[in-house]
This record gives sequence, structure tokens and C-alpha cells, in this order.
Amino acid sequence: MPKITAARVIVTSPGRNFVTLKIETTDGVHGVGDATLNGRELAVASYLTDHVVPMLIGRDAHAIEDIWQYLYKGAYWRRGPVTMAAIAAVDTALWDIKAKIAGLPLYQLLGGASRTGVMVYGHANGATIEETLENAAVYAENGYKAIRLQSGVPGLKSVYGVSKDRFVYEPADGDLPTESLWSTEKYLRSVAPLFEAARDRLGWDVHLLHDVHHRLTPIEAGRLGKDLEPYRPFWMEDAVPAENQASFRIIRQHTTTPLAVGEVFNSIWDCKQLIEEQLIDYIRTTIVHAGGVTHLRKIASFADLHHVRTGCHGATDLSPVCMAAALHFDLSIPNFGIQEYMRHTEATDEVFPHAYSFHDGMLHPGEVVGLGVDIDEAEAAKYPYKRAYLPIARREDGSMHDW
Ligand code: GCO
Ligand code: MG
Repeated sequence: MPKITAARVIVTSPGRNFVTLKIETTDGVHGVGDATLNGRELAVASYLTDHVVPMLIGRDAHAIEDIWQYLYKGAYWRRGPVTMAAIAAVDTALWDIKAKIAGLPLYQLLGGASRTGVMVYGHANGATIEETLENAAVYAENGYKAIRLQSGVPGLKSVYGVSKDRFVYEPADGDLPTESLWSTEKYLRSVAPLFEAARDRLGWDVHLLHDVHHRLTPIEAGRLGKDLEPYRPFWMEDAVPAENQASFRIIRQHTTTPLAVGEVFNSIWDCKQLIEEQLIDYIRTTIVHAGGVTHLRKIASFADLHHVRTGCHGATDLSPVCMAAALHFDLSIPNFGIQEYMRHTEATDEVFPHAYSFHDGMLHPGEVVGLGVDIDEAEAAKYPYKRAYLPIARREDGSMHDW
């Protein structure tokens, strides 16, 4: 029985901050887990180092479910992004270890492959519709079967999802939060024309997605969903803040545009009503922010009962360790929908050498044992932590808006 001998948190910033847990065992096998919480990285690092690692030493590394329950129930203080990211990191590292010892890529332990690859969507954005569609055309030429479209809004200086760089999008852009101006009216007028032009330019064989980033009220979201219906979007994401799950009933009453939500959720309890009442079509929870492989499988199984498919969050703040784990999960489950994919910088890829690869619009986790990803500690040491925050948005009267 492999026992946990050591566990260490590694913080590195190859272009952006990542927090990684590395667990070592008596067998000489080690595993890695992502613990990155954008803009609050050191809180998770401390939670792990100060409160979790001391409890791990000497435990049976194979007892994944028991360790998950021990950390979840034993903390008394359940759920929340910091706790759940820490549990996720432990869980992911232990699955990595188990799969390495079994001599199999992780997806084989999760039931084997249910599909040949994982359909991903890329991010096309630009200051204008024209620029966004230029970028979208590049994605289509590169084989992407699905593309998210975010465009600048006439009258607003900057908008989330529209990067300064064309293909590398990094939202955490300030050592204090930068501020942008928001107008729901201006935004609502801008989205349908973007989708109309996109169908003209890109045709109907490519999936088109859009992220609202929690900025609307339910009735406004109903209106936007309706406006987009003629262009058959794959989904409308995070239409409203989702603390109040019942609010999705209103959106559902008004539109057949498919709804996706959940990148900020931490547990099955955050989406229980949304799934049970079939108020959404895609659940976006992913490994690092929703308790690891163990808990995400529970969410996916529950979602499967209610015709909800998965659409794991995959922005750049999810490290390659999270991406690798998500791909094994995506490949194995029956109700996979789509996987978000934002390419990391070259420096990040060097810090986290990985076996997953992109081909013809699909990602595949590869056939290496375990997760097929590791952290190069010498490379990681070159990039010290750098404080960085996500921006905030204010309305035209100066009041805070949802982000
Ligand atoms: C997405 C997201 C990101 C998040 C970021 C937060 O759909 O990819 O909305 O842009 O804002 O990952 O950390
Ligand atoms: Mg999003």
C-alpha cells in the first residue's frame, strides 16, 4: 500500500500565477494537482500548506474517496472556492498516483474512453465585429469545430473577454483590479448583430458560443436568448449570477437558446436545483474548482439523469494539470458536451510538460500513465509569484456591476 510521505505546494508565475500540489509516496511515485484560484492564489496555498498537508502524511494514497470525505466532512466548514480547490488538488494528485501505479492513463480507471476525442471551443474576440470574425475565421481554418465570440461594444472602452492580444487572453491584468465601464443597454444591442454577421461569414457548420459573464437580469437574459435564436448558438453562458438558482426559470420561460453555467460553482449543491429542474443544458464546473475528479464525476452523473451535459471551464487560469485531468474525465463520461480550450503561453507549457494534444478541433489526453502532465520544478522556480487581479466593472453611474 503506497503511503503519502510528503506533499508540497509550488507557486509559479510563467505569465500568470499557478498553484500546484505535489504528493510523494513510499513507492517513489508522485502525483500533481492544480489548486489555482485566480486572484486569490495564496489563500489556497496556505490552506494546503498550513492545514491540509500535515493531515496527509502517512495516509494510504489509494484511499481517494476516504481522503476526500475526510477533508470535506472533517473540516466542519464545508464548500467554498478555497476549501474545494484545496480538496481538488489532493484528489487530482491521488488519481494521478493511482493511475501511475496501475500503469494506465487516468481515463482507463474512469471506465475507459467513451469517444475518440474531446471537442473543444476556442476564443475569438476583437474590438469590432469585423476583427472578431477575422479571428474566428483563423480558428475555423485551424480545424476548430466550435468558437466562442466576444466583441467590443460600441460606446464602451473595454469589455471582458476581449483581449489586448489576439490569441492569448489573460483576464487577470492588474496588480490591483482594473476598472471598466458597463452598459447593459449598449451590450444588448451589440450581440445579435455579431451573431448575424458570424453566420454570414462562417456558415452554419461551426458551433458558436457566447459568454455573458453574469451581467444580465433574468428577463434581460431571456431577451438576449430570444434575439440569438435565429443564429442557433451552441450556448449562452453565465447569463445571470447564479446564487439564486430559481432565477433560471425565468430565462427558460422565454428562450430555447441553450444555457450553460457553473464555472464559479464549487459543489453539486450549487447546481442541484438547476440540474434537477432542467433549467440548464450545460454544467461548466471543472476539476480544480469543484472538488477534483471524485466530485466532478458525481456532478456529471447527476446531470446525466436530467439531460444536462458537461462543458468544463478551461480558461488560462486553469493550469495544464487541471486541463489534463479534465480531458481524462471528458473522454470517459457519457454526457460530455464540450471543453473550453484557451492555449497557455509557451513558458507555461514548459513549466508543465504534458501529453495532451490538439488535432482537428479535438483534444486528447494521450496514452501516458497517470494524468500525463507534470511540473518541472526547476523551470517553475524561474517565475516567482506576482500578485494579479481580475478586473471589476462599474455602471455608467459609478455603481458596481456583476462580474
Ligand atoms: C471563461 C471565463 C473566464 C473567467 C476566468 C476567471 O468562460 O473562460 O469566464 O474568462 O473569467 O477564468 O478566472
Ligand atoms: Mg465564462
